[in-house]
Amino acid sequence: MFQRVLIANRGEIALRIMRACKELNIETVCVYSTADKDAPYLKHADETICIGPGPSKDSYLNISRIISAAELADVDAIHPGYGFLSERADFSEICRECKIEFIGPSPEAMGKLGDKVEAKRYARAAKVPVFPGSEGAIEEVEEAVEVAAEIGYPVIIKAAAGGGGRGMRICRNEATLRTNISKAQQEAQAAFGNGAVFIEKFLEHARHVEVQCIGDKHGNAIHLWERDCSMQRRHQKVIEEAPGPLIERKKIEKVCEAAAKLIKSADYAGAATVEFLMDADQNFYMLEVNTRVQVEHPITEMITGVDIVKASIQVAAGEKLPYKQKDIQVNGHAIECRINAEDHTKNFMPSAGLIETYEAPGGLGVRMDTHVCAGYRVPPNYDSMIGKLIVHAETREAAITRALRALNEFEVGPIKTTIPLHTELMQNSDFKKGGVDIHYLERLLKD
Ligand code: MV4
Repeated sequence: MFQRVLIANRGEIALRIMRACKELNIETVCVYSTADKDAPYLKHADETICIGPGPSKDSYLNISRIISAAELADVDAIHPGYGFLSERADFSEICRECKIEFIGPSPEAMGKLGDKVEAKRYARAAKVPVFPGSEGAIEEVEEAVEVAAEIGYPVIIKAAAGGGGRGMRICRNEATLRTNISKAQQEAQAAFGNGAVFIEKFLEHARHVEVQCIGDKHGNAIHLWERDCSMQRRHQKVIEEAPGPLIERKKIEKVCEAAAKLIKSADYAGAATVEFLMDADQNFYMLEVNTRVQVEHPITEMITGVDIVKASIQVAAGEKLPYKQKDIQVNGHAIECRINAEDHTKNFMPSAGLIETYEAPGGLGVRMDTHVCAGYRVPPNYDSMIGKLIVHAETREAAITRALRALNEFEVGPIKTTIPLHTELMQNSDFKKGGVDIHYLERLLKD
């Protein structure tokens, strides 16, 4: 096992990783920017190193500064968390060249599953359902027109290197498709340095269902069942839950097994999430593979009892997965409310600044993953998520009741947070029924 790990991240996930390291008896080195220099979570690290000023490109995204810190602190491994450098194959490769273990997939595995065209090839081979569409990248317009005629409109153009909604164009007829292909290629080249695009059938109404997987370096891979993340706004998830409500277990079980097989076929070691859209008839279509630990991993931890962050460190250190598929049982229902420092009544305007009042909820089945407390100043430089309220109960109904109870205990001020939005959503009759689609929240916020 590692002796010392550097955490190349900030905020709640940096703290989450430090906690996992502590339980594994690993020393932690946490890097920080000057915007985070007074942050209380840093006191949980054995050592801290300033890597630069507030802007991410000069600190949390700066590979040479992070590698210098890792060399200076003499760590065995780097955990990237989510966002920042977590999905950068070049960073994983540089870590390897520097003989520092990257806690996450190899650059090869990231190359196979991080590229959406490549991931679809592996998916087809592993019998993971995908949308009908082009086999690989589109070379010329006529090819796209031919495929679209076969699968029918509407179709969507996506960038192989895109993700999280970036670089997508919906085309409802041949004329639009013709004008959009070259635009999409140019845009993708400028935005991602990779001009490869592909097309597939566009699904209008769908739910976002994703499967948590984890693989080791000995050819083992398992799944930890699914999460529903349909409650989202502008590709930012707002509420996630596990298991997915109203999903036929026989159907999702096959999808989960195929997802684990996909990870295994890419020789993938670490945590991965295979994202799907699910249509009204509960057909699944893979979207992409996230090659990192995700924000919403705790709900899966609550229903399975698996510490995903700890397991990701263990497999990076070369240990065998501490679980077999048959050990993984689903217990109850978990819901995560993402708490952002934003005013949802003012178009989700960020609300940075000093937190004077902070009273966290507690009690049975309530987990808070956060780095903030009274006296913490939310810096304006980064993502506005300040924490996650995670509740676990025997049933979905009981979990919603518990979430509402916890939200009512929760007090943060004077900065604005999304707590009132969550209080509203936990009482929303459509959410309570289960099965809202990916457009639900934006529609709700419009009226
Ligand atoms: C789609 C789609 C409909 N049909 N692909 C958006 C983010 C990226 N992960 C994939 N996305 C979508 N791909 C086909 N073939 C609709 C979306 C989409 C979406 C997906 C998941 C969660 C929220 C979404 C919001 C708008 C569009």
